[in-house]
Amino acid sequence: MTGDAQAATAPGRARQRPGAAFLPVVPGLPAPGRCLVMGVVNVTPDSFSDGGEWFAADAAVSRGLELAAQGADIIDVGGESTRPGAGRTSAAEELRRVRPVVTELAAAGLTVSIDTMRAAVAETALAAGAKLVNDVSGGLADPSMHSLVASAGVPYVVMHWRGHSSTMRDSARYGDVVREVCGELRQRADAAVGAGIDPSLIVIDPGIGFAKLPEHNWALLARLPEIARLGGSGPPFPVLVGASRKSFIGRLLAAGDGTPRPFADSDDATIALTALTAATGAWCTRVHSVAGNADAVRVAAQWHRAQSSRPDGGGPG
Ligand code: PMM
Repeated sequence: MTGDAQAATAPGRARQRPGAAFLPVVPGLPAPGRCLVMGVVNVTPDSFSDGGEWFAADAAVSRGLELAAQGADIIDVGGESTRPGAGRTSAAEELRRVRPVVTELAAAGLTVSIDTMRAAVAETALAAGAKLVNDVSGGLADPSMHSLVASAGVPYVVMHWRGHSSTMRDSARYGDVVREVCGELRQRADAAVGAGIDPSLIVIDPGIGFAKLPEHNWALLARLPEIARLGGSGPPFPVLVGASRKSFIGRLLAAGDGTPRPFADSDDATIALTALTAATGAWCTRVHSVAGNADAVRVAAQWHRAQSSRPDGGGPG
């Protein structure tokens, strides 16, 4: 990698916890020595996989507490649906949805992430106790986002994104998807560092399902170590993977007549993906159903330790 992000971050991102040699540590967030589990609370009437279920604030708070009790390290609260084809939610409505939920979950001592593309929403959520900004647009949707995050000094998820949900299907065109996603993510990471965000606080995310066809998603999931280095040879960024209940899993598991598996029935496959991606270096998995994924990240960490202690240092064969 040649950009500012790589140059500026190498020492910070080289810091690792004993026993988790392949996992970067993000200041201010849990570091249990394994892949983290981020439980999703969508406070929306229309999200892709759980729309409407947790729309009322009290239901959303209960759900967040339940996911934490099941083993989520971080609770990701979002108030705007990003399902393919979705229109935008107004900032006022997004704020109305997320503010009470973030406030209550943070007051209960949970590590809360705010899933938003808007600086104003992020600012309010941080004031209400959120500790992480999860921006699926990587700063492209709101030009004020990077400066807000820089001044707040909090961790920031930069996801690969090619436009709002209403148009993203048209942008799912790639020659070499891994190379292009790495290049575009590098530009966003460089822009974030250029705006003053501490490089050690940047988490990258390949944006599974965002302007991606199933074959693009699978290629990205299979090459996480390359993505962590954004295609270069420098130290890895922490990588967040959000594959849970996305339609490419439903299509893989389609019935004989081609009917895709419903979202809620793809949780076992999500757990399998969590095990595989955690074993190959994912820093965090973002999931709707926590218990099985919390088991999977522990299995993956133990698997990795056993591989590392092999006399030949691990690897195939
Ligand atoms: N996916 C969704 C929403 N937020 N955030 C990150 N960092 N990565 C993702 O893949 C991601 C996200 C959409 O999924 P949902 O509506 O089913 O929660």
